[in-house]
Amino acid sequence: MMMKKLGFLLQLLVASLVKAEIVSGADEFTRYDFPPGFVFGAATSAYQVEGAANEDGRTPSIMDTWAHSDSVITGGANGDIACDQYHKYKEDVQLMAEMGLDAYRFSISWSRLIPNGRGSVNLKGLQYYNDLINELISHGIEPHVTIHHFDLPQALEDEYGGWISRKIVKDFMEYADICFRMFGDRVKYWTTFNEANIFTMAGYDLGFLPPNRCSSPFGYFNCTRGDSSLEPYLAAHNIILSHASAARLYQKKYQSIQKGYMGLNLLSFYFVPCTNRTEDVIATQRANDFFLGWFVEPLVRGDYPEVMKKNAGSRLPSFTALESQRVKGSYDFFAVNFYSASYVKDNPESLNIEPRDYKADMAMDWKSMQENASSKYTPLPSSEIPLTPWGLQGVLELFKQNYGNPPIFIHENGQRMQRNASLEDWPRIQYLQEHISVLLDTVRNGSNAKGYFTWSFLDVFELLDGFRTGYGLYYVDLDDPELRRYPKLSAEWYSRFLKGGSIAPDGIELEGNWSSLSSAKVMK
Ligand code: IFM
Repeated sequence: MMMKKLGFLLQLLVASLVKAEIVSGADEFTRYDFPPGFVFGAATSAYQVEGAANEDGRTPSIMDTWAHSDSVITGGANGDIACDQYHKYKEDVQLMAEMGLDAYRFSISWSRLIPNGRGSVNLKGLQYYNDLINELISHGIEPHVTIHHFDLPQALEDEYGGWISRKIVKDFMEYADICFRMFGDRVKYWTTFNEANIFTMAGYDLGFLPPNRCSSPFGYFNCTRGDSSLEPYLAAHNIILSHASAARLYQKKYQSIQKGYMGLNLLSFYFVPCTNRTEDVIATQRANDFFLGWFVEPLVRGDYPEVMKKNAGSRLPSFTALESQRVKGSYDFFAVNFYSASYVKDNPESLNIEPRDYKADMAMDWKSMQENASSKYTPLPSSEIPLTPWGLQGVLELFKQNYGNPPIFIHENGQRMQRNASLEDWPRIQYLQEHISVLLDTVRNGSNAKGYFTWSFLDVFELLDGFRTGYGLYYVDLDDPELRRYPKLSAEWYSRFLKGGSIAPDGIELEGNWSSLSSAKVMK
């Protein structure tokens, strides 16, 4: 332990010597260049950070089932213990306060709060979230709460198929009602679903995320059940109706008293045509419609994008007039998670496949998906993914131009790196710096972005890698029974920024140590 501490101090010392060589750009900026009230935070999610999976009345969710299914993705790891935030929340909140976070984004585990998915509330679960929220507030940290982060109670999945059944709408609304009633006096920012789009695509078409449903030949793995042609659309439809029901309930019953805000979170890629051929440019628009428009258009204009109706036909459920009315306008903000841009190539042939899955309906090839699909599932090493901060700007501009410039929170943005690599995570600093810098430009250009959260506060149990990689500002030593946390250099860097330190938009230059960053915007 002592050795580890010494090692870390040495790393910091070396780092601070090296830092003397950082070249500052001409237009340095600070957080105070953002509009007043702009929030900077960090994020995690319940299953990925809490641990205590079998304690105090919590029951399994579809995340537990997935993680225990010996998935090659997680490398046999699971979130049973994770970072043990369930027991260490006070220590974590202390770290957040020292770092200077304005806000912490976390999610509530449905099966910890309501173990059977509906019915009685688990008092120990209730106590935990009350304690966490109170601890945050007493340290001046605003809680931003996600109600569903991929972790439906397994009980509801088993009982009626979870999100593919309409029955879920009522159960979700009742769960949300309990959250608003119990925590809404202190929680002002509610997000119904994390990454509703990738949850449905990866969970019901490609089958590599919970609940692992897909049908041959579409899945990345051999799913034992599912229907990739129908279920992604069905699950998404029920999610949209569930979101709208919870948001309307909040508006009617709580908003005037609690004065909070409701939003929906989506994963965003900024799609870029791989050539300037008209077909690829149109395919890029189609990719946006399928990926973001799928959820955003119902909320903004009450219906799915026309191209989805055309390509998916009767497999895409439709909204009744009443549902459309309910869904339209059921948000105060959107939240986006942005990691990288992606390249799009038109693929009209995929529309000739019968039956087709959601991905074939998009009629385009997606560079990163193609690469993954070629070996079924092989995530790219982060060193091979070029930084594309301009993609964040692109996504925010898209919301501005196509969807009425709604208030937006960037809920996740961060750099994946090997988990046990050095605490000197310079590439992560570079990543954060470039994205925050571009964000400032975009806000200055009229985007209605209201806040930025980096993923993730700690090295959590990662969705795509288990414990092999991490995005954390803090390293968690999994070999230490105490699961001690160690700040990486990025934690120090972010803290300095949060406390008013200036950063340079043109990147950190470190003599001799940097491999040059690619700025290629066109697929080779
Ligand atoms: O860990 C995930 C998170 O749960 C959802 N967004 C992407 C992150 C990194 O893969």
